[in-house]
Amino acid sequence: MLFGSLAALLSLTSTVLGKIIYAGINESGGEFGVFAPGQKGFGLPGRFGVDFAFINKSTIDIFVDQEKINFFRVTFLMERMVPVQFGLGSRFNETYFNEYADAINYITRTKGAYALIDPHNYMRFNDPSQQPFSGSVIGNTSDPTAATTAQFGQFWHELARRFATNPKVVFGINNEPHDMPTELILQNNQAAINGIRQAGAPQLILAPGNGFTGGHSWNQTTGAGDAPSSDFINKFVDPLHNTAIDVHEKLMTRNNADIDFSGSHDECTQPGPSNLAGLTTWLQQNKLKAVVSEFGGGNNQNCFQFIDDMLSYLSANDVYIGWSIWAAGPIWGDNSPCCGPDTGSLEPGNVNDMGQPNAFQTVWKQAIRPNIPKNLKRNGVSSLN
Ligand SMILES: *[C@@H]1O[C@H](CO)[C@@H](O)[C@H](O)[C@H]1NC(C)=O
Ligand SMILES: *[C@@H]1O[C@H](CO)[C@@H](O)[C@H](O)[C@H]1NC(C)=O
Ligand SMILES: *[C@@H]1O[C@H](CO)[C@@H](O)[C@H](O)[C@H]1NC(C)=O
Ligand SMILES: *[C@@H]1O[C@H](CO)[C@@H](O)[C@H](O)[C@H]1NC(C)=O
Ligand SMILES: CC(=O)N[C@H]1CO[C@H](CO)[C@@H](O)[C@@H]1O
Repeated sequence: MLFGSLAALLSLTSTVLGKIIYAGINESGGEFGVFAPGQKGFGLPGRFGVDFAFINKSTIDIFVDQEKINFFRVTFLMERMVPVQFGLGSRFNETYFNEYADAINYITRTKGAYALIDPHNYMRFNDPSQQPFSGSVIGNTSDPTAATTAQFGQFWHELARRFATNPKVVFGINNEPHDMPTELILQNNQAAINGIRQAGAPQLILAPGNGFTGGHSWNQTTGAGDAPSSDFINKFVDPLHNTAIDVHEKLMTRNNADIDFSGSHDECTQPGPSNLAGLTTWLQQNKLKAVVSEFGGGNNQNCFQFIDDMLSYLSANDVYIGWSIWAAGPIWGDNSPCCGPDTGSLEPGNVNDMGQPNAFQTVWKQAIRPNIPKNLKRNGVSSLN
């Protein structure tokens, strides 16, 4: 069978490529400009280049040509791709889609890197004004205003159809589901996988779990007693066997105010290796792979060490095939996507809140650059190996 010989060939290649085959960064900004508690619809549809933007092409050049990374996670907001008045499904805002596709095509076709398509919606749709907590949970049958699981499948069918012939895209089903039944996340993941495969798109899919898809809590209940991700998230069916688990892992302080490991603290106190141990065992037991598509750390020696420890751990455990740090992006300005004001974003050429060099000159240089594998995947359809 063709698929069998292809799989054999791919697994041979993987011994040459090494374990981590995707390494890169979050490109954030496509989801910006809507946060306004109590003002539903604020910032929609928004102005390209003002309220939101996807990438600065010169930045992509720096990362690909000089840093030799091969992976960019590019965020967008579902309520912009599919205006709420259209209803979730296959009718898109073509202007927003074209702006997004231009960024994806630049990364993949012009620069030859892989792009992870990231609907940045916490598995919610219709009100991003207080993300991550606002908006109806997709597939909540008790909420008449919620989009259905079937609609979510149609949305993914349409999105995948538009990228089906681009080997370098990766489909991320959704950013950080949380506070919803874990079984419903599985059902939504399955609807997305079905939609993508029925559209004829063969590329790698990343499936998230509950609790903001946190690796540290993979085998624990999250929210108000929602089942652990480990109970359900392995139960998907992908006819092409090209789906991996999407994991986010923050290294900053864990306390009650920091409920989502969102990383609003400077100091790193959460060790990646021990926090990921339960997930690693589960991945091994279920013969699954994972990509850590968000992590980060501040501008201090302590965090540099924690980042280094985690990236070393990922490369030493072959269930992990990739990572991308949070975050660069063209409109972060001097804001810090994580950590303290002395960190700033990872966008080259920007400064931090204090007017000093940002994380591209500090965190990236100290803790990321030394960990970029030499043998990243450069060709072929995005896959598990
Ligand atoms: C589509 O998106 C663009 C911005 O990308 C916006 O100017 C336009 O108003 C949007 N159209 C609808 C129907 O939302
Ligand atoms: C589903 O909708 C009902 C009715 O609005 C609401 O009470 C419940 O909290 C929702 N469930 C989730 C997981 O958001
Ligand atoms: C989850 O994984 C951790 C780390 O390996 C382990 O200590 C813990 O016992 C596991 N918990 C459950 C409920 O399996
Ligand atoms: C894009 O990035 C380049 C290189 O860092 C920088 O010189 C330029 O100012 C950036 N453009 C915008 C609009 O941010
Ligand atoms: C840790 C972190 O900064 N995560 C962020 C990933 O991107 C989105 C969009 O800006 C944030 O909401 C998350 O908190």
